[in-house]
Amino acid sequence: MATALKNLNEYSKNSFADMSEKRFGIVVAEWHTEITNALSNGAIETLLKHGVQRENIYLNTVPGSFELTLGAQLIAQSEEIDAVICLGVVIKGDTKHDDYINHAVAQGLTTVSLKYNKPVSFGLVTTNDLQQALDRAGGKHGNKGTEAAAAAIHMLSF
Ligand code: DLZ
Repeated sequence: MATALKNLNEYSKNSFADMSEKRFGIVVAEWHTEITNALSNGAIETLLKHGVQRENIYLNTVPGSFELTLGAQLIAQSEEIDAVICLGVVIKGDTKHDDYINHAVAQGLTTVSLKYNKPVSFGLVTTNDLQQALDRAGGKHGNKGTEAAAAAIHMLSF
């Protein structure tokens, strides 16, 4: 599971289908915006690199990562949207709050994906501290927004 073992930032662009007519919803949580903005930029850059048209990328924000599930569902239910990319950062605190959020989001996004039969990417960065999050938002461990977008593109090519 470790980032060092599998880094989707290094995927091969040519192995995916044509994305020029696909529509993507991106849902971004507003906690830790310095990090979620970097994730969002990574996701958008990746979609554009794969030929997605800028006007076919719909960016939406939710208050915190816990709300990613409902945000994803509200977008996924639209027949015009082909895939949803969810981005957030949950940093461990003194309590188990992070555990509850992370599990709820993982479960919730899986449910939405299966309910609507659409890729719903889990771009939730879950870390012990801020530095680990920065490392995964354009730092030494790549950009998890890029990976989440690549995963959505990959699944649309399935
Ligand atoms: C409450 C909370 C806490 C403690 N930590 C985070 C976090 O690290 N990252 C994040 O995206 N959201 C956090 N939240 C907010 C919750 O996700 C949610 O928005 C609130 O509990 C309201 O439902």
